Amino acid sequence: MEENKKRKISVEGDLEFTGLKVTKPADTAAGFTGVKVAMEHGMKEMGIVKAFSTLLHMNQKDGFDCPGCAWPDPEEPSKVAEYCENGAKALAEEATNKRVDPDFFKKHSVEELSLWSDYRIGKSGRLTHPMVLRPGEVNYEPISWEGAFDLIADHLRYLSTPDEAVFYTSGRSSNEAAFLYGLFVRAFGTNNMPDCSNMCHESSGAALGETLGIGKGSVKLEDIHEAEVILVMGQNPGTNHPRMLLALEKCKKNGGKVISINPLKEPGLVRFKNPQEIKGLLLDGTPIADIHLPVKINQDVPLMKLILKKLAALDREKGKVFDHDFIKKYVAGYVPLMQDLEKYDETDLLERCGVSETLIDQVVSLLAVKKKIIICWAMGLTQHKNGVENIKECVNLLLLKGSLGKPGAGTCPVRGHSNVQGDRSVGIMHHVSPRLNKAIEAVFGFSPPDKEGLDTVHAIKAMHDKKAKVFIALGGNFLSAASDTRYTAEALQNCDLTVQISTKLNRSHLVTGKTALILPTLGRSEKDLKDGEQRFLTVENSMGKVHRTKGLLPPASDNLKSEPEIVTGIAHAYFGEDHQVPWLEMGYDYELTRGKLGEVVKGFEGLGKRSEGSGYYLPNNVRTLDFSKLPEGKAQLSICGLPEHDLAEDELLMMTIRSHDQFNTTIYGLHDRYRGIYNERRVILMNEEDMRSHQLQKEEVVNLSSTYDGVVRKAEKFIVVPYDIPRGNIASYFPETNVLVPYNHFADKSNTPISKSVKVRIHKIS
Ligand SMILES: Nc1nc2c(c(=O)[nH]1)N[C@H]1C(S)=C(S)[C@@H](COP(=O)(O)OP(=O)(O)OC[C@H]3O[C@@H](n4cnc5c(=O)[nH]c(N)nc54)[C@H](O)[C@@H]3O)O[C@H]1N2
Ligand SMILES: Nc1nc2c(c(=O)[nH]1)N[C@H]1C(S)=C(S)[C@@H](COP(=O)(O)OP(=O)(O)OC[C@H]3O[C@@H](n4cnc5c(=O)[nH]c(N)nc54)[C@H](O)[C@@H]3O)O[C@H]1N2
Ligand SMILES: [Mo]
Repeated sequence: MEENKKRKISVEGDLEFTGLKVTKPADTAAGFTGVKVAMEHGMKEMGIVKAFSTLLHMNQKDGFDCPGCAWPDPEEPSKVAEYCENGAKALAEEATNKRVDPDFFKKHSVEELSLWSDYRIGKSGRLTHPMVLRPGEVNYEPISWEGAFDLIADHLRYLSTPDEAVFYTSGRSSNEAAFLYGLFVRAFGTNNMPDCSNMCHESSGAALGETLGIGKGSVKLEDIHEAEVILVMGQNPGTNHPRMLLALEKCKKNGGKVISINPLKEPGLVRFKNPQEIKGLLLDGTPIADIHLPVKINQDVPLMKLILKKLAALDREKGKVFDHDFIKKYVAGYVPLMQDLEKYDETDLLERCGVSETLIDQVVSLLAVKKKIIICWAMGLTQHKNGVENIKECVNLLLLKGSLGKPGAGTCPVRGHSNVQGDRSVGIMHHVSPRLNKAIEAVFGFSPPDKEGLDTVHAIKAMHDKKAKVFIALGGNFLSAASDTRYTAEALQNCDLTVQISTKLNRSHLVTGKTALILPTLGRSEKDLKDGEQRFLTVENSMGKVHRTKGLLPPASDNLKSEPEIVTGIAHAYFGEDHQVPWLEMGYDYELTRGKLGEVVKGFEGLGKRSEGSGYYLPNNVRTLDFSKLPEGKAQLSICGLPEHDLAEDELLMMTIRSHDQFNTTIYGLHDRYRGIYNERRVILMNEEDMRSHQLQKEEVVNLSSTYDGVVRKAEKFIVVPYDIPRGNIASYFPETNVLVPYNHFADKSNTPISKSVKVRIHKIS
């Protein structure tokens, strides 16, 4: 247990085992069990009537956007609810009937709550009142909204520079709330806007921006249906984007091929039973991945290089493998890339990636003759030291094949949070955008700061060094999501004030600054009423489409405010009545905010009207093959090096992944059904031969450590589970193993923590 000076707070909570049961991994995703589990979660949290009626409105055009992932809705309105098992769980968490009210906080001190597991904390229910934890106290007490806003404004006022404050955003906020938040932070005078994207798809943004001129993907949902080949790399859609399986199923029915590249043979990619079709529930389901390449952790670059080398050889031999017309017209860097590929030895590349050459040759033969290729990817590519280069290597393949700017082809970074992409589009960003600053100045009459702000990893360091003293979070669970949990805890505890704008209780409400505030907010699924009128908000999905979201449930408490109201409440308390930005009106009148957003950010003009129905696509230069903003006016091929880990003999490379029963730090349940792991999260998945060489028995309890720059970090009590995973690799669940991820090791250029390639040692407990 970690302690701070005044409060005895446990950073990790309850480490007790919950009763592991292991079965064979599933060979099919979704189907009846998926529907059953979804309904069970719904009924447990909401009751039967509420569960049924709410699920029917999710992802419908007049309904609300699923609070789960960012996968887009189909163009054709679905007759039944477009939901999935894990979307239903996300909804059940938000729409739960349980409440964390002032009595709850009177009964349970933060010291006591911190001893609970994350699972138990999350299951406590919805936050109902603004609460304050005063210096030295261990119980939160109620505070009025005005009192809370004034307290924040007072703390912000006494800082010696605005750069002493940090404003975090998680990706569930609406475009309107995020725009107002970014505007306030800039008016206050800093660009310290770390966001969850820094830990997530920042590597994708950096790589795509440099190579294609836009930090977003290029494909639309229909492209997935039309593709000839889809590579799914470093992504587990069966769990994290289940509705993507519907799209992959369509692609397969149209004759497309799916290739999965992943150290694990994730069941969702093996076979899928469509839960929205009766025959899907009854029959065997559709096989999804035609070829599975079990790449070793972080060896995607060697694998892609080998594939490119083989394709280049075929192209020289037979021609027409690469799209030379496309390359001539749109692409820069062809000759240097071909020369660089010459340098690599095929046997060495093969050994590094650990995949059989026969399988690779199958993939090469397929890619050689196909033109409509899509690459989908997620955290398995982004959260490594070379995360940016992983993605650049994917772009190389697409550019050489001319697989961009045409139907059925392109880039598809599959986003995480349901509006993480929109938040970025409307200005949540620690980088300085001169264009955005100029537009804000023209519309609002103040000039935003032009000094680069802090991203997540640098914000943690600044708080740890006491250079930042106030931390405000618009959603999320910064403590548990960020790397190096104990270091991050010290960083937050060093702050004078930490503020969490949240729907549900989490560990970031317990590991706090000297003073802490909880500001409870409306969730996606809830009615946002003003003077009897229901307001709507807008979001952007993973494919750049902006649309409305409008809740239908009564709010969890009468004391909740919407996110735009909270953000503008803080701004108003800080700036007072006479500021040039009409804060309170903008927090009240979302249409006014949308109008201003449209004046400031290109693509958001006429947002209120255009977001009607199924919404509209934001501009995307890759779709029109306009690379005019890039050097030579062309898309850029990249030369990437090979990843090196310098593992000591007894070190293994660990990836920290999601189970089937969690949404990031929110633990829905204790099962990872598809992987056959039940009722326990403190496990490591390990190759049986590695177990033998480490003299480990099945289900033996071990400790873990990681060593970086001479600093040893420890994580205690994990159960070893034999699993089909490449040798030298292990997998564990996040956030339990975040204590091992060093805060100061992150991806080049994107600064994303290396959560998928942590060097660890396993220690026997004798
Ligand atoms: N139900 C549910 N849905 C979610 C979330 C959730 O927690 N729960 N989280 C949301 C968020 S914020 C995000 S970002 C996404 C995350 O979606 P994913 O990226 O699918 O999530 P992870 O569990 O981190 O899975 C990473 C996958 O990459 C593989 N992998 C790990 N390392 C490597 C590697 O080096 N190379 C390759 N090729 N593969 C590798 C792992 O085996 C695993 O299958 O999902 C979103 N949707
Ligand atoms: N080791 C390791 N670490 C990781 C990752 C990993 O794969 N491995 N993944 C990283 C990734 S991809 C991400 S995106 C981050 C996630 O980082 P975060 O986004 O910070 O974390 P979440 O767990 O999604 O946040 C959950 C909390 O958000 C609040 N919340 C939910 N809905 C709303 C809402 O509508 N409004 C508001 N205001 N609050 C709401 C609730 O209080 C809930 O407890 O974690 C990262 N950390
Ligand atoms: Mo994410």
